[in-house]
Amino acid sequence: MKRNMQVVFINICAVFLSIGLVAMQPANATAASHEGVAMVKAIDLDKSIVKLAHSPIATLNWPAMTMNFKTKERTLLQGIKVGDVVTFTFIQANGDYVITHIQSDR
Ligand SMILES: [Cu+2]
Repeated sequence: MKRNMQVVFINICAVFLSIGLVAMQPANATAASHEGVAMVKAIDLDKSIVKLAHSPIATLNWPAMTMNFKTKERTLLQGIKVGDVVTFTFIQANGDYVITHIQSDR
């Protein structure tokens, strides 16, 4: 009898653990977006990559730096030129920083 109670208790724990893991899913799946201002240093249209010298990004605790960003769609880079000052929005996805919106301030 005592053993049965133990099994029931363990099963209840397993159920709560499962609920907890499921409840955590949406928070992990929702990517926070960040905004920045930058100078365009290079554009690789074939790879949909843009190199930006960006100002500090407070939401990520990032200092100013020059780095590559992927773009969600190649068409986002249409009309963007090296030397442009841009305002951009990006998310973190699969270990990459992916621009979802970019606009030249010209
Ligand atoms: Cu950076």
